[in-house]
Amino acid sequence: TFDELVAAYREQMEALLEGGVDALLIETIFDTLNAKAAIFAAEKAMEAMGIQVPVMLSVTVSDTGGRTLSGQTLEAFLASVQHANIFSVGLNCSFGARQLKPFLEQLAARAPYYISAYPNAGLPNSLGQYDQTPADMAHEVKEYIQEGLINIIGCGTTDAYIAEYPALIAGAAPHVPAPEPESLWLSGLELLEVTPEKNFINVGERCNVAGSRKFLRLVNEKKYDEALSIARQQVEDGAQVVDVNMDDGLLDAQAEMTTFLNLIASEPEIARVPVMIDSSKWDVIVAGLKCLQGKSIVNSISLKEGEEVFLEHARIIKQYGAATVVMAFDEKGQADTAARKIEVCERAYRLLVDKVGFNPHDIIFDPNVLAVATGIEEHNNYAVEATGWIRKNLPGAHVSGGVSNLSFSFRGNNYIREAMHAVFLYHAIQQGMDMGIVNPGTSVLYSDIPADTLEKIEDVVLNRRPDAAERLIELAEALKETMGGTSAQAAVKQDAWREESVQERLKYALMKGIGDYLEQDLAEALPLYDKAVDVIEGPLMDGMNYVGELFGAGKMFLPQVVKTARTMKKAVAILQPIIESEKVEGSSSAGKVLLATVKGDVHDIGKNIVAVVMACNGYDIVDLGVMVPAETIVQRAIEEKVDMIGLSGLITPSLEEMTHVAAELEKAGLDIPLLIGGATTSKMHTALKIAPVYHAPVVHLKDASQNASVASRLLNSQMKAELINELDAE
Ligand code: THG
Repeated sequence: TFDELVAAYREQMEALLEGGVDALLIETIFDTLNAKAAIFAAEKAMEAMGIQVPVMLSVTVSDTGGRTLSGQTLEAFLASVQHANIFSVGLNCSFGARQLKPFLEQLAARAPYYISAYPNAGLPNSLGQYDQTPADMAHEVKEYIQEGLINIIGCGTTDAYIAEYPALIAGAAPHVPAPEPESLWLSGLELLEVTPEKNFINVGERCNVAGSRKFLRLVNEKKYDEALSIARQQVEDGAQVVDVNMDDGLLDAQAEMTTFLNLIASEPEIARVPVMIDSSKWDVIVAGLKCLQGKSIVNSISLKEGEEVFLEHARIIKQYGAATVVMAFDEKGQADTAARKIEVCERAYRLLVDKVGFNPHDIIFDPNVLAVATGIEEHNNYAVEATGWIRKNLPGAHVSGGVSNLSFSFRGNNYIREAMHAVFLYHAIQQGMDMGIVNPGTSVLYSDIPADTLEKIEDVVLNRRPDAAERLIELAEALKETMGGTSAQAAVKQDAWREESVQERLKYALMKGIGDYLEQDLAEALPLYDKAVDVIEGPLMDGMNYVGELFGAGKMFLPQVVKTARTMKKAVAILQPIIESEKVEGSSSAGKVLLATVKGDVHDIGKNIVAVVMACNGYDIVDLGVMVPAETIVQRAIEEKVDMIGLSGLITPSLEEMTHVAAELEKAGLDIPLLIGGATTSKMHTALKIAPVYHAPVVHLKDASQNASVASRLLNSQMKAELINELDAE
């Protein structure tokens, strides 16, 4: 958890500061929430020790699309850490100098800090060694220096490479950091930059237990999958930020906020956009801030409990690196007239900017959009008036509001409601409102509203005549009779991909990680195949392979692949009972397979897929999980009497660990075939390093699709002998 990470980092950082370090370098950043915890800890540690040192950040990109392991783009990352007092930002590890260059350029173009880099000497070869010579690498690094991309340079390989650099640096001009941004930066997995030119930011309102009966029911029933679909729909409908509100008397809002935001984090289609944490409870807001790697928005704080609490909350929000909505409330209550709204917002602005040092671009005023045509005069449209003033007089600050509040008194008549929202936004945006909490699914456009209806709505929204409310109510009644009170967009739109063949649909569902239609699509696919397991090996594996291709080509990033793997798992779970029932009576297991990700490595997506595929082929799987020491593998292999062992690993050091495991198997006198797989593994390494230390067959597998056939050959004595001959010859 965020708090555990902060505590662990802080302890280490205090020790480092006590030891006299000159800077703190948070490096190999692969997840920004983790990095934010480190930054948070650095601030606490420096404060506690009374020592200030520069904080340096270094990111590692893990795919050719230039994202972090948890899926953020570098631009989005910069938004996430914008709050911190940073000396330099850069890249390390990942690829070699040449492949890093485009990503370094991205950072250098936007980051208002010094730029650092310490690449590797290219990617390690199949034996885990570096082919690039110091001179080759210096040639590539020279470009960084000549093009003024960097201020700080190193190498992640050995000192022989660094020895080349002094000659390159002599007389070269350093990088000039980018200017401080003049706009609001928000982020999810991607950056959302709110500039005056970008006319209006839609915040989706429906993940709100108080604003959607459906969402409340789903959360109550813990149907999180469906609750997530609401968020996904909001984003599909054009929400650029998702508002999340769990404030309900009967819910544990803090726990629900944490659960839901953690679930969103593994839904790339949703996590793409920033989150607005909507709660009137401070603890819920803080719980939300601890879950989000992006730069989010707190909704909201206000002066209603006085300056002291306001300032304290603002400081904490700044420490967590979020923007904030400030409601036009003060000790006297809700600001209703235009003059009061202006008074409260101006006071809050001065406190935030002058006392807290809040970035003015991170302040979003909500001048209270109230329900109109209620008969309460103060609720008339003073928010629009205040908006114009705020935008002119409080530089940098933004204006937002809950738009659907406006039309509460026309509940039951969605057409009138949506038309009122369109009219309100048309005028408020002209005044400078640049953000709004809305239902992005709305389909009524200002320009489509018939003239007579428009006139009546504008009379209400712009407060143009005393009988405006009555006239609109009359019209609403009349419309209700003709339209039956339905929304303009009555028909639920059917996605185009649902029209495709069942194979294509399954492939699409895997690619996008959509589990919603699996039951029906699998039911439709089953009669087309001999056996249920053929559905897995046919369309589902096709889908997985396609995902693999896209990932390899940098067209998908890891969280999307994880989601795909989960969807595969769900599909397999649906098919499992059918596969069981199709097993020939009395037939025993095809064999028993032990799987483990080796010690020092935590990667297991590939291993899990192998487990699923092999289980579907009738093998019993003993999955020891990740970080498994050699002794455990040997011991469990003996205890479980397994027929073969599969070792998995993604990082380079795992290659050596696999050799170690093989040697231990040999020492234990075992004769169990060994399967090797994972990103850095190769035929070459397996043949040259692992196979020689173990007399039993050692087979390298390129991907999960090969496992079942290799396994069946290993279990048949004649075919096994053939396989061994093939491998030896090769
Ligand atoms: N300012 C700020 N935050 C806010 C608000 C605001 N957050 C909450 C709210 N106001 C904005 N969100 C909504 C969400 C839904 C509706 C209105 C405002 C809404 N819902 C339908 C209704 O109540 O009729 C729900 C119908 C259904 O259950 O399907 O209108 O002002 N900072």
